[in-house]
Amino acid sequence: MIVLCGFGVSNYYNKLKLVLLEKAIPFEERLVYPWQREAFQTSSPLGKIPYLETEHGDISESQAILEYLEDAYPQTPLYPADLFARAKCREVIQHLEFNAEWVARRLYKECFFGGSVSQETKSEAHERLTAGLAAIARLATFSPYIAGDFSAADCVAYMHFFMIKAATKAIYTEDMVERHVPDAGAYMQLMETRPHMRSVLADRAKALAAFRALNVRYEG
Ligand SMILES: N[C@@H](CCC(=O)N[C@@H](CS)C(=O)NCC(=O)O)C(=O)O
Repeated sequence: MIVLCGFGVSNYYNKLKLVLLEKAIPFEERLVYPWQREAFQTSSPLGKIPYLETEHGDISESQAILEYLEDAYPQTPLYPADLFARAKCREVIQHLEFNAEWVARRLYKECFFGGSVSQETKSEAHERLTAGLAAIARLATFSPYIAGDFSAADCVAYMHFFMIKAATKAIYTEDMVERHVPDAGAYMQLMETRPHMRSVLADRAKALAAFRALNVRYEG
């Protein structure tokens, strides 16, 4: 049995949860918070969530996990059959993660966890996000999904746009996704018509309430 470990507020966790649901892979969830890292560093060497337990052993890094799930459960593919189209899907994912979400993540400490981030970090992140989001806008086809038909790239894009929108609104009083990827709003509405997307979002709301009730100091 596949066990998805982590907590349902994490965009990387929810990326994989949506993949598992869309691919109809049976799985269980195990609630693990990042500050419990000493207990799971043999599964995830940097102490990050999510990680996956499989009958063969554990895997960390959500993209490595996504690729494993796609290879191990090919029945409902989340990448196009055409090799070039597959590469374009992965290209979008890479830009979303390295040039957008990973940059916005530097702001989370202040906007989500009550800490503070230096002005220098905010300016640098703003510059890099402007470039990263513009690159995504150039690559995305929104026809109707981010890379054509529904794909793995959508499981990534929605979750990361959601976080980047919230972070940039809080830090710069501007939704940088809306500004630089103007079609993202309609695209996210389309994603929200998908039943599995809706159930991930409903579970996220419950996970957020449970996390807040813990009242722990966690800086992301
Ligand atoms: N590149 C990683 C990113 C995962 C990640 O940053 N997870 C966050 C939660 S959303 C985390 O575990 N943070 C705790 C930490 O960095 O110590 C992946 O794709 O799995």
